[in-house]
Order: sequence, then structure tokens, then C-alpha cells
Amino acid sequence: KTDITDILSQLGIKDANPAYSTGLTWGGENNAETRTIHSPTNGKRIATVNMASEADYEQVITTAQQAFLEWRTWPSPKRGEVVRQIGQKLREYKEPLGKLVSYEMGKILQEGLGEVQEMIDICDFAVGLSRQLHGYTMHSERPTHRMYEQYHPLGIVGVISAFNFPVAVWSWNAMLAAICGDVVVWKPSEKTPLTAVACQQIIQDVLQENQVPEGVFNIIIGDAEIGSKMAHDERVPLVSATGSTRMGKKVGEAVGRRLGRSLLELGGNNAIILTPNADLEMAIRAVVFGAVGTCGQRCTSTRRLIIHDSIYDEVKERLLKVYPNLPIGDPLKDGILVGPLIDKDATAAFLDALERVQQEGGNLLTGGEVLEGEEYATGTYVTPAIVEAEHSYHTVQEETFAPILYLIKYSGDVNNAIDIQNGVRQGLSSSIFSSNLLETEAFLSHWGSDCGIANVNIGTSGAEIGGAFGGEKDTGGGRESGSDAWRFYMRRQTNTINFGRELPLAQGIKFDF
Ligand code: UN1
Repeated sequence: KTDITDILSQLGIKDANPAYSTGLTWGGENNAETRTIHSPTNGKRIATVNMASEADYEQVITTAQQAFLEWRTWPSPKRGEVVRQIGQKLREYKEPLGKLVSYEMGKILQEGLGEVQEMIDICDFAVGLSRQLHGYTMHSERPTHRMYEQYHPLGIVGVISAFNFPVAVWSWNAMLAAICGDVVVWKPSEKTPLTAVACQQIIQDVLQENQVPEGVFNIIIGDAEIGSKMAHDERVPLVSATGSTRMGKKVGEAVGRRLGRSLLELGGNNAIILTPNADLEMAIRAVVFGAVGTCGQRCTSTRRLIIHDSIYDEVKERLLKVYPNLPIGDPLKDGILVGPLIDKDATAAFLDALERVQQEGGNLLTGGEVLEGEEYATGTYVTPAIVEAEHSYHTVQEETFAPILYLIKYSGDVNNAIDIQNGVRQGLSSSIFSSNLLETEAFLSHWGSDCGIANVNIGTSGAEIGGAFGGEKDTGGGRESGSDAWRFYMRRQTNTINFGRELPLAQGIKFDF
């Protein structure tokens, strides 16, 4: 049995029913608007949070601006040391924070803990990076000249995160931003603010002990209005937004109009290709985790399965053996693999997509029901669905944030499957199962998958933090987390230095007077 009071007190959040305010000071402020958060697992109230007002927003931004002036002067490895300690704290609080993620968002505990592990991993990654913010050196065309480039802190990074990864997405952005010398204003999803409050709580002591100026890590709890403010605000040079393509287009447009930077992680419509050379044992495991894990609410969730006609029936049969037996229920309970959807709107979207795809000619093979009974009283527990469909259906072309898997047949060689895979507006994650080198290399070639992530013999979801994460087309083009994603959080400067006593001009120009 989950005792939320217990979890909150382990996290240092004393009152189970607090009225939390924005990130600078907890509680206390009497904002007009509040929002009550209910757990999707059992419908119980978790907390009531204050929504930020315009004045709160101003206060957060000006404090962050002030903090930046000091934070940017810290040597990066010193900032890395703070991040190292944050990683230690997260290790300490992994269990209760993972539980809270599970309770507030609805993903199973294993995935809640996995999400916190991603936070720990990105801390480690950022600590290492703090000594490796490298630029190139170049050879000048002029004698006694030297050229090199530097990366400098950028300023305020606005982070808009989604409910499905309520804490990890913040850490991918915030830990890189921190070592880069930036300050962060985080607007968590209004559906999952308490996990954000918990993170702020967890890192408080580290910040104080290290005398980090107030305003380096901020959260501001608000709705789309606050996100829009950040997008329009010239004091926020970078806005990193995760969520729907519709939201991302708005943010990208507003930031673009003021020539700011936006880093967009938007929708996916991720496919797995199964060729006749696929190891089906492995493939089925990957497909099921990808399609029903997190109840289909990852941006990397597997939504389309593109199957060669020679193995289509076998794959279908195998999936139909697994799906009806998936343990669905309280995500904090041992053995459960499928938790609830985030809310009733999500349930409605799930049902609506299934109805529309059937109108288009899709064949619902299994699932698609809303579970009833005491245990499922929230109306957010659904049975994961499999639908036989044509690639051209409108519904198949869209991202529905729910556990619906479309089975699509292909024939001929792997290029036909790749065309289907690429034939959607989204371009986040993709994968192929095959032990044939000609097929897998075609999939990874210039004319292969057009996604930001292309995997071989691995599913579409569950990317490691060490790689750059993101995708193309309607997915928004941004890259965060590993590899050299940090560069986007800094401003780049080319320096040319003359250590001679003459002033030769570049391009051999003569300009004597
Ligand atoms: C998301 O769903 O917003 O690759 C991110 C994955 C996770 C990230 C998902 N590491 O599934």
C-alpha cells in the first residue's frame, strides 16, 4: 500500500497537503490560482500547488538573471562539483523520488526508478563534461597569429517539460546548463508539479552548502501561459521544450521571432521494422516494452510495427499471446507492467483514435477497453491495443499518446519498409530487427531511417543518456543529453590573436595610408 505522506516526508516535504509556490520560496505566497493534483493511480489528492502569477514570473526571472552574473564566473569544474553532489543526493533519494514519479505520473515503479537513474547518469556525465568544454584551435593564415574558439555561458535556459518524464528531462537540460554556467528556469508540466518540487527540495542542501547563488536552479509552476511568456522573453536566450508538436511549433515560432534559440523535443511516431531475418524472440520483447511500457506515453514509444509479409502471421500470433496477459494495475505494485494513462483526457484520446482507425478500415485485434472496478476507479486504466492498419490512414500518421500498436505489412526488400517508416511527419526514433548486414546497413545509410535515433536489434524507446537525444521533422530537430549536445547551451566565440608587431590583414588585403 502506498503511503504518500511517507514518501513526501522521506523527500523532506513535510506537509502532505502544502500550497507550494514558485521555485524560489516554498509555500507562503497567496496566489489566486491553485491546482490540485490527483494521482492517476487511485484518484487520490496528492497536493495543491499555487500557480505562478505574472509577478512570480518576474521575480523568478530577475533572480535568475542576478544569479547568472555570479554563476558564470565560477570555474566550470567547480560547477561540476556541485552537480556531482547533486548526483549523490539523487542516489540517496532514488527510492522515494522514483516512487513519487510513479505515484504522480503513473509509470510502473521500475520505470520510476529508471527515470531517477537517468538523472544520476546525466549528473555523472555532466561532471566529466565540466572539464571538457572543448573548442577547436585553428591555424591562422597570417604569421604570428593564433586562432581558437571558446564556449561561454549563455544565460537563462527555460526548460518546459512534459508529464511523461516529469523529472529526467529537467535533469538532462539542467545539469548540462549548470556546468555550462547557465541558470535554469524550469516550468514542469502542470500535471506533475510535485515531483519538480521534490527535486528542488532534494538539491537545496547541496546548493546551500556550496553557496550557490539563489536563482541558479528555479522552478515555476504554471500553465501554458508561463511557457508562452518564456518563449517571448528576450531575457531567456534558450528555451528547451519537450511536448507535443503543436506546443513546440508555438514555442519555436515565438522564440524564432526574437532570434532566440529553441531546443525542441516533440512528438514521435516510432516504428520497428521486422525483416525475415529478425530474431523474433528478441524482437517481441522489444516491441512489447516499446509499445506498452509507460502505458505508451513515451515520445519514443513504439507505435508502428512494419512486418515482412512472410513472418506477419507468426508475429501477430506471438503478440496476441502476450497482450491479453499483460498485468495491468497499480504501478507501484510488484509485477505490474502497465499502469494507468495520465488522465481521463488521455483515455478519451485513446478511445477516439481507436474508433477513428476502425472507421478508416483498421482491424482491432485486441485491447482498447477501459477497465472498470474498484481497482480501476480512476477510469485511466486501459487494455493496450493492437490494430492491423494501412500506413496511409490518418490515425496511423498521428501520434496518439497511448498504448496503441499498428501492424503494417510490407513486401519485397527492406527499402520498402524504410519508405513506410520514413513516410510520416515525425522523425524521432526507429529500429530494425535483422541479422542481415545488407538490411541493417541499408537502414542506417544515407537513404535509410530519417530519424534522430536509429537502432539495430534494440527497440525504439529507452535511449541511453550518453547519446544526443532528439529527432527530425515534426520532432523539432533539437538534441539534448549526451554527445556534444552541451554546445547548444553555450555561446560560441572565435578568437584571433596577433602576437607580432605588424598588422597583416586577412585575405592579403593591402590598406596602406
Ligand atoms: C520522452 O519520452 O520524452 O528514450 C523521452 C527513452 C527515454 C526518453 C524518453 N530515455 O525512452
